[in-house]
Amino acid sequence: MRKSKILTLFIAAIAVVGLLSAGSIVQAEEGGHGHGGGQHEGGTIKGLVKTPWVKRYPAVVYVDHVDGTFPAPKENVFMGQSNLVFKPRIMPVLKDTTVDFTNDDNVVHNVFAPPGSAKEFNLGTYGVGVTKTETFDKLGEVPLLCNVHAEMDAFVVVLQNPYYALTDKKGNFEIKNVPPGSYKLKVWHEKLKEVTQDVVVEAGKTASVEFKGLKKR
Ligand SMILES: [Cu+2]
Repeated sequence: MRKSKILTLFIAAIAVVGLLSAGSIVQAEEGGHGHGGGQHEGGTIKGLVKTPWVKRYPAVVYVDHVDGTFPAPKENVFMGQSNLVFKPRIMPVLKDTTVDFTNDDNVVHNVFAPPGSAKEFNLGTYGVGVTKTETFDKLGEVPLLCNVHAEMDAFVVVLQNPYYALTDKKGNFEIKNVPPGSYKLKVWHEKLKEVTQDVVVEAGKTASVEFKGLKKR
């Protein structure tokens, strides 16, 4: 009786060792896949926003949401005011980016974002050579106006991830190094209603997207 008990324990021990080693083999294989070639290679989204409006003002084409966190640049970015014009006029930024609003004119300006903006603020009236800053910590559209000059306007578009591009004057855009995956691709334009298209990005490949039939806001 004793002998068979020992035998049973022995068999059980072998079984346990067998299971453990099987487990470690599975783990090793998973690790191997994770480090496989080209896993971190992104794809490209390229295309066209078909509307005459892009000749005058660029559209922002952006991936709505990408998993992960994308820290804002450590250094501030600039939006100048010179000759009563905001430069650049259309500024897509990553969430939490701080923008320096410099006054390069010989007159005072008063930059503000009206009610209804993703972020409402008012920098007050300030003079030549002065820089005021604002951090854009809410996603969405922030129209900028000047209390002194009614003709001045600009837009900050606050985005979740760095996968965006401005269109050229023909409406072409290209977004590079996008992590492979399925996304909602959106078009923002100050004069047009926002539109969305599904896009699938594959490593090392280019996905082509065309937006047309855009409607006025
Ligand atoms: Cu002004």
